[in-house]
Amino acid sequence: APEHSALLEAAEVFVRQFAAEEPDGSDVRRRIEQITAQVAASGTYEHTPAELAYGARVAWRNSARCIGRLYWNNLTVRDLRHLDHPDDIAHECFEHLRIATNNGRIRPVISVFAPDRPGRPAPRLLGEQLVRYADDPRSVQRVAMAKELGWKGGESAFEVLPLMVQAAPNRPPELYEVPEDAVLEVPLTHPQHPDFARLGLRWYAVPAVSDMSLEIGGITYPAAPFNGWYMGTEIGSRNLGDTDRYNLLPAVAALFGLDTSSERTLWRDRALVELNLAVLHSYSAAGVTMADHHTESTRFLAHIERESRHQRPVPTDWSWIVPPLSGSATAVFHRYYDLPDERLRPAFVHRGTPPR
Ligand code: HEM
Ligand code: NRG
Repeated sequence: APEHSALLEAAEVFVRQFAAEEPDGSDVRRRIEQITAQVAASGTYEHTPAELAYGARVAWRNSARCIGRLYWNNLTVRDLRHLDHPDDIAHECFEHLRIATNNGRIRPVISVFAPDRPGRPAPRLLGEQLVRYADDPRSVQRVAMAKELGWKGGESAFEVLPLMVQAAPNRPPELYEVPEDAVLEVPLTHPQHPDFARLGLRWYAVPAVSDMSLEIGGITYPAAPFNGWYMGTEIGSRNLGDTDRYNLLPAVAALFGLDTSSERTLWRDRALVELNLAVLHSYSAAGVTMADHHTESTRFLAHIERESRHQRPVPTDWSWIVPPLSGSATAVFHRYYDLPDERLRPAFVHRGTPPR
């Protein structure tokens, strides 16, 4: 059927890339014949576990906005494609968090649940990460949705939102409280200022992105949450500092007695540094993996160097890679990069409108 030709083409490109990068002696022609037969019979095909693991790792490697790509080949891939019931998905997402947390020595992990199939769209995770706080302005929509579904929480600061799982697109989501033992959190303190702790700030250890689909060889996996570790600036500059997030620069400036009478005192910049310092200090003190932006920048350039030895370009989005603190003092600022290519696959893509 003509609607199969795009899928077959994407599958063939992927199978050839896999064979070229990870030759395991298997026959590309036979694999493509196998896939062609599966697609003719069912309208879809199934990746082997090795194809899935390779596909997920290369999707990370292809993520133009990610500065953490040096370790793309060290991704733990959990093959959970047999699961499509919301209860099982929630259970395994919590297990994902425990495995990734690893007592603070964070491991990069992806859990891959059932893919979209013809006439059978896959389940979805609602919300951008497995762990998010209800009082984060970024969560307003999800808080409203949870409350509509009967959630009673959201009263105190830094309360973890329940996980919301849809059995299929356009179905009412099921709600699951995230078990406490699945969420490691770090109370924020400052290395010099004892009163900083009184701000009562905290953040979670594991950023687990859950609103992107994993696309491999023409197959879409809408439920495929992944995590690495945090870079300090994500929390210290953006989550806590942005005016439309926790907006804490004025409170930090007050705590440190900064002169806020004029922009030219650079009180915002000083407050940003203190906030970022507190974040890095606190994660170190708690024994939780976290990168600083200088080290992660140097690693990223090492990644580019290593990829060039394999004759592979590193598509990169400068505006996402340069950290939101001291940009020009980091190594990644001072150069141009290979341009991102929207069509590059395997990839993580922001979920659009679901099929049907
Ligand atoms: C984006 C760091 C692991 C895929 C980012 C960003 C940072 C980052 C700082 C920009 C985020 C923002 O500005 O909001 C890291 C670090 C990692 C890591 C330090 C440690 C290992 C991973 C892993 C994956 C991944 C394991 C997937 C398997 C992505 C993707 C984006 C991204 C797809 C873009 C997200 C978007 O478009 O919203 N990463 N990352 N990263 N990362 Fe990583
Ligand atoms: N800025 C977001 C997280 C986005 C992804 N960052 C990572 N990903 N480090 C935030 O919560 O601040 N990762 O997979 O490690």
